[in-house]
Formats: sequence, C-alpha cells, structure tokens
Amino acid sequence: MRRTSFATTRRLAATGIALLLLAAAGTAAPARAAEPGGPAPLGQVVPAPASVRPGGDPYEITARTAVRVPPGNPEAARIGGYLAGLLRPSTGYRLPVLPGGTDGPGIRLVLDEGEGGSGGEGYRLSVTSRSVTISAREGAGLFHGVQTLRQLLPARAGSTARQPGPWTVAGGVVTDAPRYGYRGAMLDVARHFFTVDQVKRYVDQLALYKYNALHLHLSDDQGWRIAVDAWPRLAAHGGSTQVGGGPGGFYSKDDYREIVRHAASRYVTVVPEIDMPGHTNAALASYARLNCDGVARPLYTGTEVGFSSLCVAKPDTYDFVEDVVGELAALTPGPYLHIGGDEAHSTGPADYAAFMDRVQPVVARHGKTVIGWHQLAGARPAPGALLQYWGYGGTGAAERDRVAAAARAGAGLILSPADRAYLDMKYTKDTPLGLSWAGLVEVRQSYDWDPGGYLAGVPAAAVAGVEAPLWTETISTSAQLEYMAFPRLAGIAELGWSPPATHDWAAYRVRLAAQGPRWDELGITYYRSPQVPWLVT
Ligand code: NGO
Repeated sequence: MRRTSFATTRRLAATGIALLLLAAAGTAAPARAAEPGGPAPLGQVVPAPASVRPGGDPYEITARTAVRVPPGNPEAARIGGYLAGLLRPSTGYRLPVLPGGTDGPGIRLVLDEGEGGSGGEGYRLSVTSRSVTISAREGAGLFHGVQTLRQLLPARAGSTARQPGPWTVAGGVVTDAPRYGYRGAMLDVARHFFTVDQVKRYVDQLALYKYNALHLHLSDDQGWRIAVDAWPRLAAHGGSTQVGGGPGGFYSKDDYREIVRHAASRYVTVVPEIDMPGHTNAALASYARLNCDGVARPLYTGTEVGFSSLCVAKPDTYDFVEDVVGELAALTPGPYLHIGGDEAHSTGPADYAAFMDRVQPVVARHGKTVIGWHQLAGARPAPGALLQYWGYGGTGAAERDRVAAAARAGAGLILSPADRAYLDMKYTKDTPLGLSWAGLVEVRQSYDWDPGGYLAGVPAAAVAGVEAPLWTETISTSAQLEYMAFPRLAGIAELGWSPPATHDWAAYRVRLAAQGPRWDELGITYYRSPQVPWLVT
C-alpha cells in the first residue's frame, strides 16, 4: 500500500488542481520534462560527490537484474539485501541477491582494498550498459554508494507502490569520499520525547545524505530519557513529562540498544548526551540528594534555560556521574559520550571548571572520548575532547577566541553555528514552528558557509566536522521534525561531505530541488522554500 502522507496528499491535490486548470484552458498536458521521470544526470546528487565523470551508455534495471555481492561476506550481503529491499516494491522485480559472480552483469557490490580513501567511507560507482558497480574498501563506503545510486534512479523508485519503469541510471563514474569524518545530526528527545520508531525513521533519513552520527540529547530540565539501573527514578520520575506537560517517556536499555542497532545498520554512530551540570532539573526532581539543599525540585514543563545545576560540592553528584556515564558507556559502542556543559548559568565558573575536571576523567575511564558544547572551552577540555560550537552572529569575540584557542591547544571542533546549522530556527518570521533567538535561517543561509574557515584562528585540522541539531521545545511530531529538518538537513550534510570546490549555491539549489519528489515519495514533509526551484509535478 502506498503511504498517503500529508506531503503526498498535498502533492496529489496540487497535481489535481493543475490538471483541472489545464483542462479548463484546453491545453495539452505539459511534457514530463520538469517531472524527474528519466534518469538523473550523474552528479545530480546531494551531497555533491567529490568527482563525477559522466559518459557512456546508461544502465537499465530490468526484471532480470540481480544484485551481486562478494561470497562469504555477510556485511556486503546485508547491504545488497537492503538495496534490493528498497527497489523491489517500486520496480516489482525480484532483484535476487547473489553471492559471487561480481564480474557478471547487474548491480555489483565489490569490496576492494584499493578503493575509498581514508576512513572507509569512500566509494566508486561506475555505470555501464552492462552493470552498476559500487566498489569500496569497507561496508560504510558500499552503503554510501548505495545512497548515491538511489538518487541516480528516478524519484518514483523510492515509492512503496509499484511504479512504471524504465529504471535507468546515467552512464559514467562517480568517485567519492567525505571531507569530514564527523557528520552528525542531533535530536532533542528531552524537551519532547520521540519513540524508537520515530528515531529510526529519522536515522533512515540521515542515511540518505550520508550522515554518520546521531547525537541524542537524552536529558534536560524537562525530561530524563534513558533508563539507569542504579538510579531508576531518573527515567521513571524524571522521564514522566515533557514541555507543555503530557506523559513524556524514556528508552529502556533494550530500546536504546535497538536504536543503536538500527543506526549501525545505516552506518550511523549514536552519540549519547547527558547534559551537565546545568539542564539537570529532571534529575534534581528525581533525587533529593542531588540537590545542595537536599530538597527535590518539582518537575518542569516550561522552556526557560539556565536555572538548574547539579551540586558540585556533593559526593553524591559524582556517584551519580559515575553510574550514569558507566551504564551509558556500556550501552554505547561508539567512541563518544557528550557531557553537555552549555548554559550552566546556575553554576559559578570555578565550580564549573572543577566539575568538568572531575567528570571528563570518568568518561575517559569508561573508554569514551568527551564531546561538550563549546562552553567547555571555559574550563579545561580533556586531551582529545571535541567542542561543539553553537555560537551565532551575536556571540562575542572573547567567546569565539576562547574556542579557537582551545582548538589550537588540541581540542577538536564540531561546527553547529546556531544561525546556520540549528534546524529549530524558523526559516522566516512566518514559520509556524521553531525559535528565532539566533535569527531566521532560510535554506541559503543554512548552506552558504564553510565549516573549514568559519571560526577565525582555528587550524583546519582541528575541524572534525559538522552537526545539525534539532531542539524540540516547539516540535512534538515526526511531521513537524521533518518540516524543520528538510531541506536544511541536506545542506549541512553537503557541508560535511563535499569538497569545498563543489560549493556553489546556484548549483546546489538545483540539485536540492531534485530531492523534493524523492521526499514526496518517502512521505517526508518539507518546507518548500521559495529560494529553491522545486520541480513542478
Ligand atoms: C541552545 C540551548 C538549548 C536550546 C536551544 C534552542 C544549546 C547548546 N543550548 O543550544 O537548551 O534548546 O538553544 O535553540
């Protein structure tokens, strides 16, 4: 059954209106030129590939096409199965996944030591009339190559209902590898809770654009969203509400494992965040002994920030940190643990630094690398720590300089400038959702900057990558989340993946426009920015 999403319904309605108007005018229906029915030009891909060499005959997927994978490699077989599973509903073809015969015709996934550049995320996609070959050094590269192939097929290939062919891919060679090793998206599940299925849906959307990290903001004043065995009231009580009231929710350990497992299947690493020492009201409400005065705080469902703090002087605080970090680290296969550290307005600077001096070694002892919001630069970032910069135009020079100095002293940087990368900022003053404290962030504003040169005085090598955070004070459904994320999510992905030489708003907006019909097929709600020449359907 075709999923009739809000977006699809709207599109069908719009098509209906257009046909009525045409009929009324007595005009013939326009050619399908504007409709992406044919093969996409090689290179009409987001994020822009590092190198595109179009040429030669196209390949056509037919009823006889097989997906060929290297024998004895379960990972490649799984990726082949994933690709076939995506294309079977729309094409109606069997698309068997055959181990062996990777020199035969069809769609071939090839593991090749010589491919893919550093980090194993690169791939080569080569299209001739006989085959589509994706070769990579590792599974991650094959998976990213599969995402590119999806975008080279007609948009209707993404449909869950059978569609008419032909299923043609333009001929030529794409050679591709990411600019940055860290390409993240953050979801704030604390202000409003999102279910495991909602998070998995978002992970699938991140995979389309080759993101490789999902940062989950698991705790804040309004909610604690992860079960901790040693401190059960954190989730049971601290997770029992959210912004505006309502039941909230939390992930059991199995829920969290399921998110991690699904994300891993999409080559996305989960980065859990426990925000400390501020943004901790849900914890302070759950345990009286975490408060300096020994009195539990009431649960909080508003949207103020900066009023809560863990009690820096109390030993209980560090028992709590030890248990929470230990349990979360044990559940998390990825290398990072995010300790927040933003807006600790109720913690004095000396206390803040003392707290971070005690917490960062706990993270290291549990085998993880610290990520903190860039305020951690005001304390003493641990060696190897990453700072997540979320400043904006109004951020003072002293604060920027502090971050740059920390980067020169060895800290890595993740760039999430709020006036560029924050997906919760309104697009225009009329955007019904979101906030505007960092300004209005239209699609071009979000895309048109360079993470490499963004903060003065930062060595290029210190930039680990980019992240697009989505805070959810005003967002409580997947449709709302997607409306704020799309199209900006695609632009931040491109900044993280594509070489700076490909950066060009005029070309990007055309490639972006071609994503619209794909989102329609996937039932993704998105903001139809007037800055983008969306295709008329
Ligand atoms: C800030 C604040 C969050 C808000 C968000 C809203 C950071 C790092 N701390 O970003 O608590 O939810 O803005 O845009």
